[in-house]
Amino acid sequence: MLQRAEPQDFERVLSSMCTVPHPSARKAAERFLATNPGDPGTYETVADLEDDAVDALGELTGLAEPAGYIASGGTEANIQALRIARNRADTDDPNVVAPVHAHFSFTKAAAVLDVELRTAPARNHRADTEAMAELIDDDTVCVVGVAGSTEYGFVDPIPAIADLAGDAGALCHVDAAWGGFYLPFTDHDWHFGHAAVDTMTIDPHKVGQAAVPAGGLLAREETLLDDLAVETPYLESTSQLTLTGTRSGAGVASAVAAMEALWPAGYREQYERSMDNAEWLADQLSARGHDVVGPELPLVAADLSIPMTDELRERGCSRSGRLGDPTMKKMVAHVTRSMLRSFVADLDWY
Ligand code: 0PR
Repeated sequence: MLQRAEPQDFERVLSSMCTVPHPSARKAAERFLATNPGDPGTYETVADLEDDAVDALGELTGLAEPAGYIASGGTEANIQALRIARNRADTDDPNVVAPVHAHFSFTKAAAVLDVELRTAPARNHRADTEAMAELIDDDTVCVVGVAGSTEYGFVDPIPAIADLAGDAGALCHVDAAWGGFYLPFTDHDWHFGHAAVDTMTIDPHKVGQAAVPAGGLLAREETLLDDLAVETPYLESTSQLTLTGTRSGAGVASAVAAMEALWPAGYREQYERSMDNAEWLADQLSARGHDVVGPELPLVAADLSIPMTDELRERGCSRSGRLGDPTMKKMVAHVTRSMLRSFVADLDWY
């Protein structure tokens, strides 16, 4: 079976939030596959590479003295950010306030951490800070903003969200898991240099062209990470702050390789090409009478009002149904123009 199985990789999937790994990221992943950054005393090279990865992510996100690590993905990074906020707060009944479009990993985080997740309605698919303010109280430990939402690719007003967090004595966490590698080339205020952001998720394995698993957790100060540290009595290192123990060095090494190859010119080129494609697709769909949301970043959400078929699914179209509307599809425009052309041609055929 394995010999004959063809992997369905990201290349043909219009709605994937992950990109195809850069060739040098693929090579680096293979070289470091059998290393374990979870044991930095033994695997020193990959541990040093992890510092390089965090430095590079810091440069992308306006962080002068970056702290953080390469996580298994955005889910782990979001869980860990809320864990920092919960552990340092002085309350027995912690809650986190987020806009309704926050990724479902926050639901997992709240369950795992026994924290209440309060979600506020959005306005035009963007966080409504007035609605969020109403949910904040003395037990709020973290206020979350999303910089590139999963379903619409919209960017929340991060400076206003950071102000809400500051006023409440809570931490501000920004989820730029998907948007983080596009946003440096836009006018949005989203990163550590733009607002009092405390922690951030930014995933090299999504738009960063690293191999899975490579998520990123960043913190404004190293001391914030102290709240994650667990003693490791028998290892050469004394403590560990990741959620996973043993982890592959493939993600770490490929993140460094991708960022060395692409930051900034390659990522800028990717942003410009993808945005161009997204705008083209949005125009094509609007011209055919479909309701389109975006693109603010390279993601087009559209009500195609046609039944989902196996053929469409094979062509990479997926359901994305937060609105309770099974015909809402999302398309992430890291794909080529010719793929989009054939997708639009298929729609015309229907
Ligand atoms: N934060 C945001 C804004 C996300 O979009 C995602 C995942 C996460 C956090 C969680 O990241 P991990 O999945 O790395 O833990 N966004 C995509 C989604 O849920 C993930 C994805 C990627 C799904 C490729 C399907 C797929 O084919 O839609």
